[in-house]
Amino acid sequence: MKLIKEIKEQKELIQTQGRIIKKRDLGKIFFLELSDFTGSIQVVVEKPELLTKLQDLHPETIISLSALVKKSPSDKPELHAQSLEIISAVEEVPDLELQSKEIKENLDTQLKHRAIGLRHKKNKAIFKVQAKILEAYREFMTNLGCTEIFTPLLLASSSEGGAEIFHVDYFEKQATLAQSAQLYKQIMVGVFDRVFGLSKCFRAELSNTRRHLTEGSQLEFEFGYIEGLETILKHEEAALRHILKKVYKDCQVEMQTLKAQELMVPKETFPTYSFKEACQVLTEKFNIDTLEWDDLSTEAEKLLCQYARETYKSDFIFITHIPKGAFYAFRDDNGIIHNVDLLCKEMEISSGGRRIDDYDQLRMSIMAAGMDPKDFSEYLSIFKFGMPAHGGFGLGLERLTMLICNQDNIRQTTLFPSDPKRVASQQL
Ligand code: AMO
Repeated sequence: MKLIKEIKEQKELIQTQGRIIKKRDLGKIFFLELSDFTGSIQVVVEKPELLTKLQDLHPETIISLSALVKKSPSDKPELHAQSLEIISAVEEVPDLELQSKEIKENLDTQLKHRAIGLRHKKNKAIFKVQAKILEAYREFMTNLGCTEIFTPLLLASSSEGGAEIFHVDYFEKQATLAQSAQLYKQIMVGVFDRVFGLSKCFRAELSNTRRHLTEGSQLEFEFGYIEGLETILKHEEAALRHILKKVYKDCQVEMQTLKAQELMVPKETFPTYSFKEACQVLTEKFNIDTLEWDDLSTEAEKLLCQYARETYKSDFIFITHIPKGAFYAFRDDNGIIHNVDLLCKEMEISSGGRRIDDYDQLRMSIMAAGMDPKDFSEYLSIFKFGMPAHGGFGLGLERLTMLICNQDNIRQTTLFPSDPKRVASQQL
């Protein structure tokens, strides 16, 4: 059996198999477009006994065939079927149009039929790019000496604090779904110094927006012996530059299919503004009163991205020292929090920062956040047994894919999205 990309002109019959993605019926002759994961090829079917077999079949049918290879009028190899076997017949029209250039159905309809809809060329392009992002991230982090880890998703209590927690029945007891890998990636810094991973995060947030999911994925990173926040910014920026370079080199066809322009990356380092400086920009340039703010609004994030584009020709901007910090965020003697958000194009795509590495401080911070240190005893214990200065970030995979692929809804860049109205793409 030959893969499609291996098919070249030759005298002998070849055997191949694949999926019919287009069928053109000209009466006494059929033209099929046959595809497998390596590409597609035109098949000419003329023999009457083979035409009968294909008569009532729809695209998506799986066939195997033996054929002669000839040159097509456009100078490409073309198959002339000699015998043909139907492996998996499709006898009805799917609920979504898979052959159209653009996806025609609205998002609700697309998600209703997600399993089939993912076969559309545009969707395939999105998830090819996503796979490339992961490949590049893994490559970058491995080269940095980080060890890849998988952290638990079933937890006894919270990992980020706050109320956005899913509780699950766990036999006679209650467990929660991880909001992030936060505590476990910190624990693993005590083991390997440098770690990274892809982790699921579950957020019980009633946010029906185009950038929120209830089940998301984060590119996680945690690094020991940091010199300060700068170390995190440096590695995050380098990781993103590596990802973009690889995607733009290896996914040119997909980027064209998606009509996605490259994100703007400045020659110099990404512009970096403290929260205070960012608020100044918002007030002076956009006339926004930020006096009572401890965090950026969605609109402010958008405006700062616009500012970065106009001022630095950059789709990326770091905002540091944001007053609203997680309970594990490091605070200096002046009470300034050493954290950072990365904004891209129009929204936050990652959060990170230096972490508290002192047992007593962390215990107090947990209590100040209204939580019980007993629920964090395993995590807290590492700070009694030697922990270096450390920090890291969590970068939303679906948001990054959305911005690279020029999609306007995060559900389009999630295979089976969950949100307040659906679970794994199925409406509740
Ligand atoms: P945070 O909660 O800001 O930080 O999440 C980090 C990044 O994950 C993505 N993200 C989401 N994407 C879609 N839907 C959601 N509901 C959602 N929530 C988060 C975003 C966001 O920027 N532990 C820290 C990270 C760290 O400090 O290392 C954390 O989880 O892109």
